[in-house]
Amino acid sequence: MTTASASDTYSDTIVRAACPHDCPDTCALLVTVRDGVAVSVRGDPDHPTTHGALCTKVSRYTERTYHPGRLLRPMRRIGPKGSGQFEPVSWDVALDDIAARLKAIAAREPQAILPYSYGGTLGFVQGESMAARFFHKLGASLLDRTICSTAGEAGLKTVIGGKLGLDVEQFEHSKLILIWGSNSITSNLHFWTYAQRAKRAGARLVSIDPWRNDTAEKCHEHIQLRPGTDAALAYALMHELIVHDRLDHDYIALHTVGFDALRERALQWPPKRAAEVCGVPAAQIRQLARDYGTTRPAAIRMNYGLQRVRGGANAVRAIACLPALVGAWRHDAGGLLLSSSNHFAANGAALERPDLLAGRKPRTINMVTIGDDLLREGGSDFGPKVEAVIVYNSNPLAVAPEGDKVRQGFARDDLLTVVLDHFQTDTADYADYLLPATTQLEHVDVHKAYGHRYWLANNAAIAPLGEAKPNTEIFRLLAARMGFTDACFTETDEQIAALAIAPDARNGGITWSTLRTSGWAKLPGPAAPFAQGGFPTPSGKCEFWSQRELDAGRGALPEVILPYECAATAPELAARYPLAMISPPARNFLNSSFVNVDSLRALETEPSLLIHPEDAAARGISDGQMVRAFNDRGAITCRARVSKRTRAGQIVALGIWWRKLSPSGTNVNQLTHQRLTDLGNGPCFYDCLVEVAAATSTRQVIAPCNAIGH
Ligand SMILES: Nc1nc2c(c(=O)[nH]1)N[C@H]1C(S)=C(S)[C@@H](COP(=O)(O)OP(=O)(O)OC[C@H]3O[C@@H](n4cnc5c(=O)[nH]c(N)nc54)[C@H](O)[C@@H]3O)O[C@H]1N2
Ligand SMILES: Nc1nc2c(c(=O)[nH]1)N[C@H]1C(S)=C(S)[C@@H](COP(=O)(O)OP(=O)(O)OC[C@H]3O[C@@H](n4cnc5c(=O)[nH]c(N)nc54)[C@H](O)[C@@H]3O)O[C@H]1N2
Ligand SMILES: [Mo]
Repeated sequence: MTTASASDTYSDTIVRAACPHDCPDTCALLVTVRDGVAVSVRGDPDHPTTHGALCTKVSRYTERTYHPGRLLRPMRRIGPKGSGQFEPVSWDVALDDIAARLKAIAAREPQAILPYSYGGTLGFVQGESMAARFFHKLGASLLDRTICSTAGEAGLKTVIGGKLGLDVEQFEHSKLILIWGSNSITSNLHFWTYAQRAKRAGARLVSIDPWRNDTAEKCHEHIQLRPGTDAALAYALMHELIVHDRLDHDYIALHTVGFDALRERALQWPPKRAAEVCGVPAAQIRQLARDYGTTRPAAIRMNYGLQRVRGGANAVRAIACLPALVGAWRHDAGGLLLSSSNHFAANGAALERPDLLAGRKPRTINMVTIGDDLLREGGSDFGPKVEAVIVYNSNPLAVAPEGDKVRQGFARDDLLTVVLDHFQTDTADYADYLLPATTQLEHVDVHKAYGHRYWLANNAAIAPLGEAKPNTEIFRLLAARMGFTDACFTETDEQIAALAIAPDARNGGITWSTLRTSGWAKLPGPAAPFAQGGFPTPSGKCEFWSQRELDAGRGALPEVILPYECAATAPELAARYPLAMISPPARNFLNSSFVNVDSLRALETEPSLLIHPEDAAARGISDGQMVRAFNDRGAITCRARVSKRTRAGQIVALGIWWRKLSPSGTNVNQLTHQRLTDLGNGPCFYDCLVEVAAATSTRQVIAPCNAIGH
């Protein structure tokens, strides 16, 4: 779709597109194309949440697309796994050989084949459409896509019934905003615009976060708790709301279940007790409870940062009880938002076609434990050994926990690894075949969002670069070679896009054919989803107390579950590795995407860690010195930044650097473990003990970015 624009020269066309990245903001883009080349990517000024502004990363999207390291031809490995040595081959040679090898494995045991994918693009078409159909038809192992948000999702679902919440556009009318487990300026910039408008109109902003991140710096108050202690803080707030009777009794009576039991539990958490667990002053907790109980409307913007610990789901559960207690849901600008995903109705079955399993029930592998699982022999508890992995939209060598195990797994000589990507990532170095995928500017897609309520269309702006192909086309071509003849394997990307938006009241009348022209369209529905109750839980109410959880053998009430790795639960480990490490996102990277874009990597400079002056002094570490952070799982080398922005006893190492662009050839995930969260089988990236010492030697970065690949 193209439209003329007065501000551009006569030969320019403007294409409506959508940001593909795994970010709550899912921005509406306008791509300017001149003579077949994308010359700029701008935010759509008319799209309310994008309001013409893009983050630094995506405003450099053309630099990423035309990067000299772009994979432009299929490549076949010629060196040892991990060496990154490849030779170009034709598509026919690559696909014929991959299909022949997959056929041979599938003839014996299709579950020995594993797809591995996540959030490289959040588009329905280039995500799990043709790819999922391919693996379903094959009968391959299923992948549990847990690496980001499933703990929080499980916690939220228990209490309010799903990933629903207040409309982000309403935050500007809030009078108190708790930014809980989120560095919004980094990871949710367009929400921050609304928070700033609220602030200018007199609202109070509170950050609840273990480090003084850029967002906390700009809030009125920062509650700097220990990682993994949020449920204790939430219970202490409930204690205060109850003791001082700052409750909305009508809302509780009409729209909630289990208040008496919750009350009894909350009364066990006076601020003094929580203060000890969380490591914050009791007076600060009391003040926050007073503000939350007396300010209307009060809104909570939670993000996924707080659920990457052992008790992550229960922390979200505890926090999700707060809005109902004070009746915050009554107001358009009150309540909470973690994710808006379930406001949308996407047609998963039509896209992914689970019916192609035809009654087979393949085992499921959790993407968080890929390190262990690639190293397992077959067995009755596990099923067949993994013999082939097809990676797309993900970079597991960089992003999955316990990185050295992941590396060892992908280094197996008897493993067939196929990687579809734009670049020769850390994972790509271990591939047998490396297949060049198109970027968002080169293919069609359709998007919902998890931080706002608009469907968005992505029209292709330019032709595929080199020999790159969309994920869909690669799986179509593989399907043909496998002999899959179902009609769904010949559907075009446009046809798939049209399937994504389900004909469902939640989507209003939005269809692909109107969306691709308009670019974006907002869901119908009230700003305040639960003003009159109507929670999509089994009881139809906000469930403080959950029969479903009790039936599953777990706590009916939210539980305070401390981290696997902390002094209270693992004193011997903490004696050897006394520092808690958190590794949240860096502003100029998107997980491990963009790390190879020179101008963005220059802004982040190099891998570093924040260490508190007391901890630095105790180890003889000075600001700017190279240090090692290590535990029994491995080590990283990076530069120390001595700073009071972190707590004593805690280091902050922003992620997620490519291993091969880091001084030690390893990144933060060399240190993290593979244990899972309380609910949702999620990862515990921020539940990790380490020690830090001055580095004795530093290896050079092995591959300057522009030299990668060709
Ligand atoms: N620039 C940029 N934007 C991104 C991303 C990125 O990598 N870079 N990642 C995207 C992705 S994949 C996601 S899932 C989203 C959401 O991404 P999130 O990971 O939620 O990102 P943040 O909001 O930046 O960071 C999490 C915050 O949680 C804090 N935190 C860590 N542990 C705890 C805890 O136990 N309790 C509390 N209260 N806070 C804790 C961290 O210190 C950090 O400030 O953002 C997306 N946006
Ligand atoms: N220590 C630590 N680890 C973390 C986190 C953390 O905060 N700390 N965050 C976690 C979170 S929240 C998440 S969501 C995961 C993210 O993990 P991933 O979803 O793996 O995210 P990325 O690292 O961005 O890798 C995505 C890859 O997909 C590629 N890609 C993009 N678009 C396409 C496409 O159209 N086709 C193909 N074939 N490839 C494409 C990109 O080039 C990139 O290499 O990481 C997790 N890991
Ligand atoms: Mo994520």
